[in-house]
Formats: sequence, structure tokens, C-alpha cells
Amino acid sequence: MAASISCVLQGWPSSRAVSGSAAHQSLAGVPVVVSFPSKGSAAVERAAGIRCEAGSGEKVGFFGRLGRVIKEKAKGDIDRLFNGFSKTRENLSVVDELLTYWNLSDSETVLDELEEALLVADFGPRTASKIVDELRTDILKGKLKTGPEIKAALKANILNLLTQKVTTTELQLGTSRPAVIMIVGVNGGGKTTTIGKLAHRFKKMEDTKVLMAAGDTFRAAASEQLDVWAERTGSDIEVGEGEKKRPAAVLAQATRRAVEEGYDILLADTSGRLHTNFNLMEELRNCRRSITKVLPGAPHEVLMVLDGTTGLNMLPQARQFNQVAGVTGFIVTKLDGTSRGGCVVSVVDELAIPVKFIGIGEKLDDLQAFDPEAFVNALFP
Ligand SMILES: Nc1nc2c(ncn2[C@@H]2O[C@H](COP(=O)(O)OP(=O)(O)OP(=O)(O)O)[C@@H](O)[C@H]2O)c(=O)[nH]1
Ligand SMILES: [Mg+2]
Repeated sequence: MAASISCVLQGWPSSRAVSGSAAHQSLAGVPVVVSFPSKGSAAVERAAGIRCEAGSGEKVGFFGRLGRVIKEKAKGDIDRLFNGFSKTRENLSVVDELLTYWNLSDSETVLDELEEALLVADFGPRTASKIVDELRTDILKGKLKTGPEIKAALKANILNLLTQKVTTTELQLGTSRPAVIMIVGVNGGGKTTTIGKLAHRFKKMEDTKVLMAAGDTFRAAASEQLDVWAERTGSDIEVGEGEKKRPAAVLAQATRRAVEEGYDILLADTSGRLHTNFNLMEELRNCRRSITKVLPGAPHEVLMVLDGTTGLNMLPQARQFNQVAGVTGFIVTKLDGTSRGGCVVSVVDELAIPVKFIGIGEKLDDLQAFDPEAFVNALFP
């Protein structure tokens, strides 16, 4: 069977995995061309900061499927996405009104108002002006002449911002069991709930064996909350006791169990913490390290949960968590309750890390794989 290869680029703002076919894309705005000489060529790994793993097609197939099937869109999903974004869409509905009456002579005023609408929806000043500047250039060049043309270009610009700096929104789960996914973020963003939703997604497909790690040892009720999600989704849970109650120890113990008992996925919960609290951030670094010590190469994904209702405030949080824990993807939650959904675009544009999932409600099915195109269509129907 032909060996399949996946490579993880290390030392970037975030670690990113690329497969052979995606290896010629640009990362963080820097073009990267990766060729694959032979399995684990040490020279290449050192030179490019790349860790290559070769695995059997069967294993890659399983994890590839897990990463992909979780992305599959059902029609119901798209409707739910559309409904989930109703508040942000309301904020942006002015765009249609502006463009309906657009004419070349007052294009500057309209562009200003368009930028204002993007700011109100929390696209952020830098991202909003980038989008509008590009429209202005194309209008001046005579490429855009009508309202519908401008709207199409606006959507294309936003889609471009969501995709140009990131390689994939799919989960990168490595090539061998178990795949470890660590969930991090500030307090109350929806980490534990998201673990429940992710487990539900994994359990719906194949015969996935999921273990949860109760790495939040701060709050007394945290492990019970996770236990409820484990029970609801038919997952197992590892809870630290006595001496092993420190978060890093719980995560190490859970990783060991996941390896020994042949779990497919380990979902590691962590306590919410402020990105400005040095000690707590150092503890997070330790948590990550404790997993890697048991299973080199893990965690395969470090997903940061961002509370959509905080809008642009998520940017400094995301930067700091990325520095400490090496975030590989974001999950933006509570988009159902906010009119600030534009922050999804600014976080990807400013940090060059993909959004992999979005939360649009509190129920098990209210987690969606992030599809940039569907997202843009939900904002600007
Ligand atoms: N509306 C809405 N509520 C959500 C979403 N995701 C999570 N929540 C709610 O947000 C609240 C906090 O969720 P948790 O999962 O406990 O958050 P957490 O990040 O684990 O919190 P800490 O462990 O205390 O840091 C709960 O009431 C969830 O039901 C979402 O996508 N939409
Ligand atoms: Mg929690």
C-alpha cells in the first residue's frame, strides 16, 4: 500500500498540517514549497522546521475521514447556519440598501457607509478598510460598475480574507491513534459544551472511541459537567484523583490511557483562564507539554474556543493563547446570540489561523464545521 504523508510545519504562528497535495500553498502569507524526498528525511525536517510522518493508507484513511466527514454539510445545517447568523445579518442588511441606490458619482460616500456597516458588525478597522480599499480600487479602474457587481466583489474579498492565509479548515488528526485535541480559551467561552458537541459529531460517524480528559481541575463542578457530556455522547472520561488532580497530571494520565486502551480521539478539556494571567498561561504551556511527553507529536490540534459575543476583544486573547499553546484552529461560539459575527473574518485575517468550527446554539447539533463560502452567503444572501 502506498504510504501517505502528512507534514506539520512547526514554528509558525500556529502549527499547520499540510498534505502532499496542499504543500505548495502559502502559509501566513509566505509561499512554502515542500517536496517529500523520503520518509522522515532529517535534513529536510531540520531545514524547513517540518515534521513528516509516513503512515499506512489505512490509518490516514480513517483519520482523514474523521477530519473530513465531520465537515459534511447537510441542508439542515445550512439552514441552521443561516438562522444562526440572523443578528449579524440584520446589522449588514444596510449594505443591500446602499448598493441598490449606488451610482458612480457618490461612490465615496457609499464606500464610507459600507465601511461603517462592516465596523458595526465587528469586522475590525484594519480588515474593514482592507475590504473597502480593494473595492475602491476596482471601482476606480472601472472593473465594478453596478451595485450587484460591487456586492459580488465584496463577498469575494471577504472569502479571500478567510481563505488566503490558511491552508485548511479540516481537522488534522495525524496518522495514528489516538488523535489528541486540546481545547483552550478564556472563562465561559463554551469549551466544555464544545467538547460535548465534538464528541457527538465523532460518535455519529464510524465507530469512534472517544475519551474525554477532565483537565479543568479549578472548578469543583467542572468534571461533573464534562461527565454529563460524556454520558450523553457515549464517551468515556478520565478524571484526576488525589495527587493526580493537577491539570497537567490529569492530561498525561488521560493520554496514557488513550494510548493503552486504543482510543481514537482524546478530547482534553482545560480550565478557562485570562490571557493576561502569567501563571495560568504557564500552566497551560505545561498542560500541553505533559501530553507531548506521553505521546510525541500530540496534541494534534489545539483548538481555542472564542466567545463570539466578545467581538474584537477576542483578538488579544487569541494572540496570547497562540503564543503559549500553539493554537491550530479556532472555534467561535455563541454566534447565534451576537450581531458581531464579522469578528470571524478579522480573527482569521489578523492571526492567519483557520476557524475550524462555529457554535450557533447550546444543543449537541449546534456545532458546525466552518465553511467560509457558506458563512459569506449567510452574511450577504
Ligand atoms: N447560545 C450559545 N450558547 C453557548 C454556545 N456554546 C456554549 N454556550 C453556553 O455558554 C455557557 C458556557 O459554556 P461552557 O461550556 O461551560 O464554557 P467553558 O468555556 O467550559 O467555561 P469554563 O470552564 O467556566 O471556562 C453555557 O451556558 C453554554 O450552554 C453557543 O454556541 N451558543
Ligand atoms: Mg468548562
